[in-house]
Amino acid sequence: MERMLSAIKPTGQLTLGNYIGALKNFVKYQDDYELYVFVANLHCITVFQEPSELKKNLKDAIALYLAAGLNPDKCTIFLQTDVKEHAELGYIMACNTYMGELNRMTQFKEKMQKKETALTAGLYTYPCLMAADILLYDADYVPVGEDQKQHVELTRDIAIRFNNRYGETFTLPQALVAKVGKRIMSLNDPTKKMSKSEGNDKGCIYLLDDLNVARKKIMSAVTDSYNELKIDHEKQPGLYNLFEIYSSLSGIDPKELLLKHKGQGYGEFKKAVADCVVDELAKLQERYRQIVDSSIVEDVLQNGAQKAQAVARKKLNKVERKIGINIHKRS
Ligand code: ATP
Ligand code: LTN
Repeated sequence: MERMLSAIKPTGQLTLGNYIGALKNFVKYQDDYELYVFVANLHCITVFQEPSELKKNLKDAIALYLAAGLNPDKCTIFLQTDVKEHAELGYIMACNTYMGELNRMTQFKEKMQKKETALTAGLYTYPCLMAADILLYDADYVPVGEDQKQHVELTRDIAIRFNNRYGETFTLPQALVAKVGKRIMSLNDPTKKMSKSEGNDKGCIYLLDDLNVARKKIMSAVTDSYNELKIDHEKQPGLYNLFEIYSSLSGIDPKELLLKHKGQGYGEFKKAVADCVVDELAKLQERYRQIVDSSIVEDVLQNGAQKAQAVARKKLNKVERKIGINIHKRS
């Protein structure tokens, strides 16, 4: 079975973008791949997080993984810091990555251009840690939203360089970007990604939002003045985004949805989208509530860490041997 790995970094509450672009796909993939999914808590702290909030977000993320349908009998679910090998390989990867490569990473470049202050060294080198996350497990595929594709490509470049320098060590990973829902946009600015770290609460539906609040956010989503339902990314980006959300959640092709709602006003269409979103959130939240205060989360993490660590340790031993930093006889 081919291997697949992915992660989410809960720097806040998980969003509908994370659900559609990542979580929902993970659930599908667990039947066909040997799947490793983790919560990237080391990646979270590249930007300051209030400790008690971070703790809650991490636990919620695991509970939401499970509520969304990830099954610990089918896949390995763990917390990044429970497998210390990530941090060590991350450092080794940083020693095999050029600053020129990191300077080209769009996410970092955008932050530089916005003249954000207090950009940490951790944020700058974070693609190296992400490369380690992926290469430790010899993942063949990495399902991610579009914004992360460049990081997976960098991982591949680092792996090729390492294999050339030290001999065959890592499997070359490939990013998997879903066709529909790869980039869910903000509801009040459809030119921007729906994001939990932009502080734009009106444009962003959180998976644990009150259902009425979620409905209101859809109902007040920015559209356009054409007043005609169409799927036109260029001219009607707000509407396009609503079609993406609706289609990803219902599993119905956008064109079919257009036929179904043809002739309706925007208000009526938005109501149908809101019903669909609220329905999905209600089911998810119900399962989340059953999980979050039980011992399930702890049990899942303990088992997951054990399984993941066995794989990661073996790979890291090999890496240490290859680069010559380990002088012990036993490993
Ligand atoms: P932020 O929301 O803070 O900008 P992020 O979404 O990039 O951060 P993660 O929470 O780690 O960071 O994202 C987890 C996965 O969800 C990634 O594969 C990412 O591409 C995907 N994802 C996040 N937001 C969206 C979105 N709006 N549309 C589609 N996929 C998304
Ligand atoms: N960088 C990703 C989260 C992430 C990840 C990974 C995704 C960390 N390690 C490994 C896939 C594979 C993000 O910010 N969304």
